[in-house]
Amino acid sequence: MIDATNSREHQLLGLYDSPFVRRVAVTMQFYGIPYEHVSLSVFRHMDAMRPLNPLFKVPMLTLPNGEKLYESAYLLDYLDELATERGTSPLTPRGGRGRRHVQQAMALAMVATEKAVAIEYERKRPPERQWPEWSSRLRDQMNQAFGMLEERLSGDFLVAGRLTQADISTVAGIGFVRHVLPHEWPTGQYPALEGLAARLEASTAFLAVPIDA
Ligand SMILES: N[C@@H](CCC(=O)N[C@@H](CS)C(=O)NCC(=O)O)C(=O)O
Repeated sequence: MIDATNSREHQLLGLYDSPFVRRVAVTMQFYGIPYEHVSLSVFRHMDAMRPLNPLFKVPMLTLPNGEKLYESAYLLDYLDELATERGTSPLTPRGGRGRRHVQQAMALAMVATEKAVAIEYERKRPPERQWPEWSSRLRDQMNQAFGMLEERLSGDFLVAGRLTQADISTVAGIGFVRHVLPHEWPTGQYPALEGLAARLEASTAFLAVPIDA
């Protein structure tokens, strides 16, 4: 049983331009879990971040009891548990085949997202130290993962005909590419994913956490 009796709010650290932070924030909005957003960049606000999170890795979620959680997948697992205890159906089923299917679609979303973030990091290196072949490999992996998600999307949602974490994580990843690496998004190549992104980005939970910089 999660101890959420403390009256302090949850605190979410990290900018919404991180797709990992944003998928957690959207999930908290969807579940109606209030939180304080600590909007600090791991690169530009290191001095302010150091006392909060010397790992300089986001998202980090501080629970009402002061406990700190790292790694977005574990944050989402915690939030699912909290939602379940409060009587809300979790975005990732707690067991069975449904859980596996959602998790595997999330795995594809994370490959696409991690490769997109890696492309951005490669771009941050001094021009003479950039490795075009590596960026090309990352781009191919990102597109392979988005392509596999596109194939899985036949209706309104990726799994089981209802909104799951697979949809939220996928759309958070697409949002990152389109906002931070717009030249990397192959417009028109993934029509089903573009439709999913349009629908979810127009939802209350996504509108509440616009990508910042
Ligand atoms: N697997 C991690 C990835 C988190 C991640 O890479 N966050 C980036 C921001 S998008 C970060 O903290 N980068 C700084 C760093 O890795 O030093 C998660 O899902 O939480």
